[in-house]
Amino acid sequence: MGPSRVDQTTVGSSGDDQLYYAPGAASMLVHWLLLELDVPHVLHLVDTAAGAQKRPEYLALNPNGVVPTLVHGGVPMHESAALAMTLADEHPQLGLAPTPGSALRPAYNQWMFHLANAVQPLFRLWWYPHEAAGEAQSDAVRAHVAPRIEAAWARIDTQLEKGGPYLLGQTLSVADFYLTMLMRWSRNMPRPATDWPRLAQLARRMRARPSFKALYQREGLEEWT
Ligand SMILES: N[C@@H](CCC(=O)N[C@@H](CS)C(=O)NCC(=O)O)C(=O)O
Repeated sequence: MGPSRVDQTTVGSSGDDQLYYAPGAASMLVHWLLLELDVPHVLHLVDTAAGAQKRPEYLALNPNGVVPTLVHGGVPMHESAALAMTLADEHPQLGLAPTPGSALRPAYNQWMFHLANAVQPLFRLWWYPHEAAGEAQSDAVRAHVAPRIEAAWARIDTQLEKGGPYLLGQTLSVADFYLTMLMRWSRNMPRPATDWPRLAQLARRMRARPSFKALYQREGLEEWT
């Protein structure tokens, strides 16, 4: 890909999955799962600040012009949550996705869709407020969206209080990885997710994972360790 470059930390071989990512972006969830599940892969850094995600060669892979894209089995795929679910389903031995038909699968589906449909879109409004109502309304959009994100944290914290420490109780799942990425995005907001005690506890657990430390090292991340 012309405007992007192959990251220095690239691993894997030509038949491996290929992740197009930007540090700390939605691609982070997929990168984290690739590491956690020990899936061989190649990384391609997409320079989103320079608009590389809107250039024709990237749009040919992902017409939405966003990261991540995962070339999986030779096929370019998008949507971070769907990619994470696919990877976990393909590695059932690691137990990060309750199998279809199992008791926890409905709750797993619920939380994945809740995070994807109700929480992540609020962050799109927070990071790209001009998309909702134009540049002049950006401050107003942010002022409205921050309390909605806080309300989401409060509801999830209550869930963890009733049945934690993970979203599925005692069972760690992809939903916790996803929630952690979203919590991280709130780190510089007026009220970050870690203001809520059970969310803070979950964040601590997830950040202690070796895969999280590897992710930080490979993406060159520093904040929220
Ligand atoms: N629903 C998509 C959202 C992806 C998304 O919005 N990615 C952002 C970074 S977090 C992006 O690429 N932004 C650059 C842009 O929109 O131009 C997913 O989860 O994969």
